[in-house]
Order: sequence, then C-alpha cells, then structure tokens
Amino acid sequence: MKFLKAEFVQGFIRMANDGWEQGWHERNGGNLSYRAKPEEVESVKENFSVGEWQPIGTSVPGLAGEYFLVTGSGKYFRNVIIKPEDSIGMIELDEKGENYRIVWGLAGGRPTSELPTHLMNHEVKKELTGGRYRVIYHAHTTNVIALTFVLPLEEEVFTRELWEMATECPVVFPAGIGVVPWMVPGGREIAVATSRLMKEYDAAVWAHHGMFAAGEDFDLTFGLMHTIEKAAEILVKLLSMQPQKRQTIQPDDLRRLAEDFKVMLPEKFLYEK
Ligand code: 2HA
Ligand code: ZN
Repeated sequence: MKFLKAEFVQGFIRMANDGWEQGWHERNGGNLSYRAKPEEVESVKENFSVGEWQPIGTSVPGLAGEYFLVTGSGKYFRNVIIKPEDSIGMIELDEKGENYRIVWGLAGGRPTSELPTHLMNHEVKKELTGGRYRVIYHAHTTNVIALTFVLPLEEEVFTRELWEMATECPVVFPAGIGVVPWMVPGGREIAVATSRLMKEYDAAVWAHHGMFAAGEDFDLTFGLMHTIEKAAEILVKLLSMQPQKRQTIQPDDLRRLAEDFKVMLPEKFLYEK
C-alpha cells in the first residue's frame, strides 16, 4: 500500500492539521508521535528507504524494535497536509531502544526535537496500559500557557480549577493533570520529569511553554488536549471578568458526578478552599 494512503497515516495528518487550525502550532511549534501497530508497519513496508542509526538521546528499552510516525524537527504543522513526506516521517528503534533510524519521509531532516520526551512517555504508557496507548501530542495551547503565569504551578490547583470550568472535565481527565515547572525543552531532563508525571496523568502542562497529552488513539488524544485547552480558555475569560467566581461546581458536586459517571476522582483535588 502507498504510505500516504494508510489509514493510520491519514489519521496522523488530520490530527496535525486539526492542531494547526486550533492555533496551537505557530511556526514550528509542537510535535506529534504515534506508535504503529505491527500490521500497520507491515502494510507500508514496501515504501521504506532505510537511513543510518542515530542516537535518541535517552534510553527506552521498553520500546525496542518499535516503529513510530513522528513530526519533524523544525517542520511546520501548517505544512503537514500539503507536504507530508517532508514534514513527517517513520522511524524504527534498535533492539536496545537507544538509537533510531528513519525508514520513511522527513526528507533529509530529523525527528522532532522533543523525541526523548515522546519516547519516554510512550514507554511509560505502553507498560501501564498493556500497549493500548499509542499517541503522544505536544501543543502550544494558548490559554493553558497563560494560566501558568497566574496559577501556582501545582497539579492540585491546575486540576481542580480546570475541573470546575466544565462539567465534562472531571469525566474526561479524572486522574487530573500534571505540571512541569519551566525547564529547558528538547532534552532528557524534561523528558524524565514529564514521563514521571505520565505514570499518574494523561496530560502534563509545561510551564510557560505548552502541554503534553497521551492517549489510545488520535480522537481521544486530540479530544483531551482540546478539552483541557477549552477549560483553560473559560478560566482565562472568567479571571478577565472578575477574580472571584460567584458560584461554581463544589467538591460534593464532583463526588456525585464521579459516582454517576463511574470515575475515580482523587480526594487530593477535592480540597476545601
Ligand atoms: O518547536 O514545540 O518544544 C517544537 C517544540 C519544542
Ligand atoms: Zn514546544
């Protein structure tokens, strides 16, 4: 099958373009990765042209031999839909999970600068979900970033404030949201900090930078990013109108919601204010 005709490739391209249209990917901002299924790799293998092994910059033994579709370093989400063979590519990891090689696309370029964070998040999620989770997404979500200048950089506060912004929020991200303080992006250190939070959460805020989201498929992962960013937009609007809420969803309301929607909301987020 032609590489670009494969359903998983089409889904990846659509998600990248959806993110662009949301305004989360100025210039070369943001990145996306997908851990391909063996049968998907098999279905497009005839198109491969294998490059040289390169160091990942971290070690992900739990992902040895796996294939990933990734956005490229310095590439623009805006161009993914018109120049996919240049903007995205597929990589293969070696048997130690220390090196990668490009097998399709990226036209002489490199995978995303955030490859260490993507792969370390994939490694955590693959193990924790028995392989169900396949998507890691990083976006420069405007309103979440704005909140990182105003709210304390604590997961209890971010989670609780965003839960209160829309009734669907506690149901969509019942485990809450992690928060990474400002760090230099692109390396192993921020990858370690983010993947540690991914053991508990499906989303992590990067202070003054953006957000990472993880999920089973493109719809769930994009939907998670979208829901959190929309909640952040409501909070920004509310704080712009007046600093206090006149009324809100209370901890006991959240407990009742959890019961009806059969989700577990950790008590650490249901504190009295
Ligand atoms: O430029 O978003 O975090 C890509 C990024 C780096
Ligand atoms: Zn970024």
